[in-house]
Amino acid sequence: MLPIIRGAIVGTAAICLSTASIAVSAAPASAQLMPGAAHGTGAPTKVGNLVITVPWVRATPKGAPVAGGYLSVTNNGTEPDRLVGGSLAAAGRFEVHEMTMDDGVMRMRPVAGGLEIKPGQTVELKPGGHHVMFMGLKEQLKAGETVKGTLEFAKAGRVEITYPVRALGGTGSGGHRGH
Ligand SMILES: [Cu+2]
Repeated sequence: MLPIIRGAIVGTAAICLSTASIAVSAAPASAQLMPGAAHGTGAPTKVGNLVITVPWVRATPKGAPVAGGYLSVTNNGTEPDRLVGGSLAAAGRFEVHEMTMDDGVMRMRPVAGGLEIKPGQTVELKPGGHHVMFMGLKEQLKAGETVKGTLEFAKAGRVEITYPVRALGGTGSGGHRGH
């Protein structure tokens, strides 16, 4: 297996370490694609016991290979679930990332085994923290547009998500520019 380091962005100290990437698992042919509750912007999307709110992706500079995605997931069920994969129409690959400090350098790396959402918990993916990363971007993501994708949870299954694209530097800050 060839380790591929991707997503090193000019102008930021954040480096994506993708050698242990969470591959988007091939869904069984029988898997149901659950349509989101709403395809507009802002409306919560439900799948199983999970509610996904305020999804958005950061606008990208022309030619950028990666984009960062953010959202909140609330688990209204009684068992833990995990965000294990997903997709974006405009990207080749999806990873769930966490930020770590390594000798004073902010780095990001895939979350091993997926991101857990405990019963009753709301997990917030936001700039500077956990986020989803869309790799192998095929087109520039421009503020004001929307992009479609999916999220895949270990128990709740797969759900369609529509992400509004927000301007670079529009929301959040710190260590994550260009994502
Ligand atoms: Cu990342």
